[in-house]
Amino acid sequence: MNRQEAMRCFKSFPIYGITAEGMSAGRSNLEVVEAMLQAGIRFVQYREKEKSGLARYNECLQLRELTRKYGAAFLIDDFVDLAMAVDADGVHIGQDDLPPRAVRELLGPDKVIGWSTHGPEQLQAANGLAGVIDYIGTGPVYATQTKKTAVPVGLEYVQYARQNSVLPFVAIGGIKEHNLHLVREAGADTVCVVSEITGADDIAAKVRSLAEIMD
Ligand code: TZP
Ligand code: MG
Repeated sequence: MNRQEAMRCFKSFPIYGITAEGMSAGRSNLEVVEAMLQAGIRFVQYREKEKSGLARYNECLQLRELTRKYGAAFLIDDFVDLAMAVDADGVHIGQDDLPPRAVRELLGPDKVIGWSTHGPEQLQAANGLAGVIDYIGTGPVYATQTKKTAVPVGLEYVQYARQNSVLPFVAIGGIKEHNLHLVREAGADTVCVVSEITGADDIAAKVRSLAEIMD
């Protein structure tokens, strides 16, 4: 799919999917992602920072095939070379990764770039990069075990993004079924719930109940 189609996937379902094999109750990323896709998720980010490059590559080849089968966008966290090698639909980068303009140079015009932001100053920088990047992450909204060092930015930053971002945004960090309505009320159309989805007994059922709250 092209960049536009991938961004249509971003907007087509309120839950953004991320892998976290270490928090998937012993299940493989393949199994977890397939359940996410069955429940309607159409935008999946592969985020595995600790595996070897070869393990990531082999896993992403399989996930690429699977996401294609469901017509879902597939993005890679951090590794632009891996995204290119498996023909992913784009990359998600953070403030300490390669800068967005450099990533755009590498990927060319037809891939999606997402950029994590953690406050108004970074959001304004992202606004200035509209056209280079396609969406931003806003978070962590709440404290989270999934990214222990990150400082929570609160619902205030979600409200700020709602009012000030020229790009679509995904709220992330510590979001669970019990607080999801607050994130939605703060203005998020798209949310990422990592550990509560990957760790759920019934992943598809969890995704469906989260999507219902976002409806
Ligand atoms: N970026 C900001 S918070 C976070 C990432 C990748 C992890 C969110 O995980 P969880 O389990 O939904 O709190
Ligand atoms: Mg990163």
